Amino acid sequence: MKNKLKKFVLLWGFFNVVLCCSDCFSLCPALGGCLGSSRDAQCPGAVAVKKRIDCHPQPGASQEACEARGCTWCSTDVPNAPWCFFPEDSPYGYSRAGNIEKTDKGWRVTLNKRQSLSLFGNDISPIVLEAEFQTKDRLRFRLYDPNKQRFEVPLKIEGPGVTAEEANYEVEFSEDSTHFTVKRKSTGTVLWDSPLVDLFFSNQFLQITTTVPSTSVYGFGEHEHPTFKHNMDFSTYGMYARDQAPTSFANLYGVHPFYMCVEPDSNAHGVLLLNSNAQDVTLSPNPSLTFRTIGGIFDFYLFLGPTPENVIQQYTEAIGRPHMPAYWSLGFQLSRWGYGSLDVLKQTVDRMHRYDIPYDVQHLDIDYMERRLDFTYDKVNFAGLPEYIQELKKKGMHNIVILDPFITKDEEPGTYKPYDLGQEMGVWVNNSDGVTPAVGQAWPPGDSVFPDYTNPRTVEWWTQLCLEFKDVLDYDGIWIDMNEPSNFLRGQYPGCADNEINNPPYIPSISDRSLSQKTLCPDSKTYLGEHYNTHSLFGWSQTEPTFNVVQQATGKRAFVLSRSTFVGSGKHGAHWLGDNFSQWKDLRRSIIGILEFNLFGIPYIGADICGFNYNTTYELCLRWMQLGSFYPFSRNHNAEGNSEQDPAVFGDEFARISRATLLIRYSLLPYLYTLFYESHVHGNTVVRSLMHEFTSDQQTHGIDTAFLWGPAFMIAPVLDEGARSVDVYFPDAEWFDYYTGLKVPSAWKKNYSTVSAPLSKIPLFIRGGYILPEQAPATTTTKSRLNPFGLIIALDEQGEASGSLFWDDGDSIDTIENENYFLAKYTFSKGNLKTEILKNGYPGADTLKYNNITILGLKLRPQAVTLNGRSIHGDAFSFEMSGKLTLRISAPLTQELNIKFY
Ligand SMILES: *[C@@H]1O[C@H](CO)[C@@H](O)[C@H](O)[C@H]1NC(C)=O
Ligand SMILES: *[C@@H]1O[C@H](CO)[C@@H](O)[C@H](O)[C@H]1NC(C)=O
Ligand SMILES: *[C@@H]1O[C@H](CO)[C@@H](O)[C@H](O)[C@H]1NC(C)=O
Ligand SMILES: *[C@@H]1O[C@H](CO)[C@@H](O)[C@H](O)[C@H]1NC(C)=O
Ligand SMILES: CC(=O)N[C@H]1CO[C@H](CO)[C@@H](O)[C@@H]1O
Repeated sequence: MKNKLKKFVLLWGFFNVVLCCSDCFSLCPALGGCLGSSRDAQCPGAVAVKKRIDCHPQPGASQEACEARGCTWCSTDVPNAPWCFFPEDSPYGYSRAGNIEKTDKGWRVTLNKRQSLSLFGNDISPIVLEAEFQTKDRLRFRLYDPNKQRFEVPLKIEGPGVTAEEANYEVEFSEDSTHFTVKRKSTGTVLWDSPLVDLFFSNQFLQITTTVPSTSVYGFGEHEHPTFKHNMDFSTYGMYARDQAPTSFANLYGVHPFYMCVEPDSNAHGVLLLNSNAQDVTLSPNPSLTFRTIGGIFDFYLFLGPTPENVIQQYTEAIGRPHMPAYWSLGFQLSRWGYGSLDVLKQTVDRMHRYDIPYDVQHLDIDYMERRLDFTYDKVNFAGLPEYIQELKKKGMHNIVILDPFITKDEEPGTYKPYDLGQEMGVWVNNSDGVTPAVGQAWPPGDSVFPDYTNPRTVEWWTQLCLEFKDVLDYDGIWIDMNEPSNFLRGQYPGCADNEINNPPYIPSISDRSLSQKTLCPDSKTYLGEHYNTHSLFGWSQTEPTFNVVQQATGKRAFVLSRSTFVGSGKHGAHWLGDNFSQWKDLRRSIIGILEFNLFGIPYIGADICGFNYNTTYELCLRWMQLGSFYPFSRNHNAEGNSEQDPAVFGDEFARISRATLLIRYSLLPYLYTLFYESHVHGNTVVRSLMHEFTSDQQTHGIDTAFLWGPAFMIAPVLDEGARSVDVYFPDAEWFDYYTGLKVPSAWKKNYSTVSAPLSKIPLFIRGGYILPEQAPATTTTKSRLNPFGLIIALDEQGEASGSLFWDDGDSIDTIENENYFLAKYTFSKGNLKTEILKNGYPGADTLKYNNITILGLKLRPQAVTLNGRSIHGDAFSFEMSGKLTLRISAPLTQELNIKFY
């Protein structure tokens, strides 16, 4: 009865919408509710279009094939909506068998398959649904085969366990046991609702559908998404690690089956599907999500938030907190594939220095190698590289070398140790026979084999080689590329056997609908199991051992930049958004990628500034330098054969603007570094969307053209060619123009306003209520780290603000864990600034000082100022009508300050 009533209300809702737009059909796809109209018009008796779940997810659907599987066939004008879909009385799915059985941390129940019909064969029955109340804000629920161990991702997410009463969620079956739901206790909002009739669990096809409480859904990766907030228009995204330049809808380098959803009342929750098999997800207008994977189990984790920031804190608590990057790695970085010689590299570095452009790190892409062989360098074209690296180090710079995962097997025996040693140790991914190495083709000459990083012996082998290579090139970090793993063939030699592992009955919506294209055959053997299961874990399994060896080799904090990532990669690695194109679209979409990786727990993220593929243009590259100056990982990188695009190559004006923008980045690095500290310790995001901070303002939900550093600093870049202004949305807060300190007019709040942005400028705003530490910039962080600090105090409407500063030596291992750091808390209230030292464990902080304090948003010029009780001479401060006060002081960083303004 309850259910019927609900249906009636829903239908009634449809008709309302239908009435409002029945003669404006073109508008309908934009209005989720309208989709209901097709129900009556085209397919009497069938489920509403927006509720359709694809019954023929593989290509080649036809009425015949559809009806043969007991599904409904009906065309529709709604783009992407399936024409073959499950009827209301679906002949598939499971039903509850028996009672709920209590377990240690929750309960479990057995489900039986309802009927004998099968979509892809080999259905498993019974299966078990098990709920585990891990913490009060984290629920795990999984569906598995009680009679056979299936592949599970080797990432243990455990919780102490709480009672059902303690949990902030409620997990239950609907009265008639046809649905399984999770509710937020405090509001009753249904966060998860899966009808058991829509559940599939066969050997190579698992599918589950859930409704979501709103269309504000974010996440899933790695893809190039057209918008940060998803279009719930039956878009399907495949996930399977692939060497694939960012293209709409393509599955890219990494796999992150994680989403966040903002509920209608602005609470947020997150959901992880911990599964590494090839998979896809369909986002439907109901709104609902349909997950399909071709192996493993359904292992879901739900994070209750309730704020977006809480969701990510809880998520990273489960999968591993992001690592703490070295301070120098927050400096600007330069790279290109195809310098071709040390001379060209030197010319580039020289012109960067000639223009005094802030610049900390130089990368070496594969052209530094001899014939693209790992663990070598080109002694002809790059003769003198080891010495040159030392020269750069003396200037306070750092360097990163690239290493690829494939190793040629075709050098003269005894001349190439990486192969000989690896062969001896048996470290490669093997063919399906489990003993002969899989042989493919990649950058090195001849044919290549692929290290299996899930194998502890491979880790030994890799560690030894990386340690030895440190004596050849004195690297500060390692960039691991091509680790999807990429192979230039379709599977290894001699091609993939025709079997169910290589050609499963359902291949998710991934490029080429092939599991072996550009990589190895799924039936290859790795230590942890078949490549079929472990493929998308390749880069992930390479990241931790590389992190460990970089630490060991350098004795310092590790820098590892990985192209392929998986759930939890942020604990040891950074990521860049891959081989993007020098196009305005890519500039715009880089913001989306950066926001998403902050949700994935990989906050140290950036896109290739100026674009990787194709030649850039002056204006695109300049706008990209401006935006990229605010990527957490800020690197300009370029592909072979393209015209040069470092910020010093375009002449004086370009260099001057790039320099000025990077100097802003450098002056705010203490703030950025403090955000990384928060991220490492509490799991906070570093870069945030406006939605993340102003969740209750619905208008922010779709904004992805501007973003924030932490809660307080808004970056609103120019993203269009020829544009000399930006339309900026100002959520409800006080905002100050970074350049002038002027307060954004109140009338602009909760609205878009046009802000001027000549070629020389990227609009930047500070949010009232926050205190940002800054430091006089320099051309390297090695130098800037010695400079005086300042504080920017941006007041909120009540005249208050707060903030903090984390500081340490910038590159020692585990300074936080060892308490070798300095942490100060700042509060401004009632005309009084207090600095409170929470930790004073870094002796290097003793020689540092503050030299100025800037306050934005003061209502009146103060008559007098005292510092720790002593009055400050009027000359030391200046006040502008805008409400900006600048105070010059000289006070040690490690002394607590109490500054009063009267
Ligand atoms: C791969 O084969 C080698 C022998 O060539 C063997 O030593 C190694 O254990 C195998 N590894 C796996 C994961 O099958
Ligand atoms: C890009 O620039 C390079 C060097 O300036 C030039 O050789 C090449 O032809 C250009 N490529 C395209 C596609 O225009
Ligand atoms: C937003 O700005 C537009 C144009 O400037 C104006 O017409 C509109 O009234 C503003 N809306 C609000 C809510 O202030
Ligand atoms: C205040 O000091 C900081 C850090 O020393 C510096 O970057 C900034 O330019 C100074 N501001 C003013 C207004 O002097
Ligand atoms: C400019 C840019 O970075 N665009 C895309 C690059 O690729 C990533 C995925 O790897 C996308 O998320 C970016 O939007």
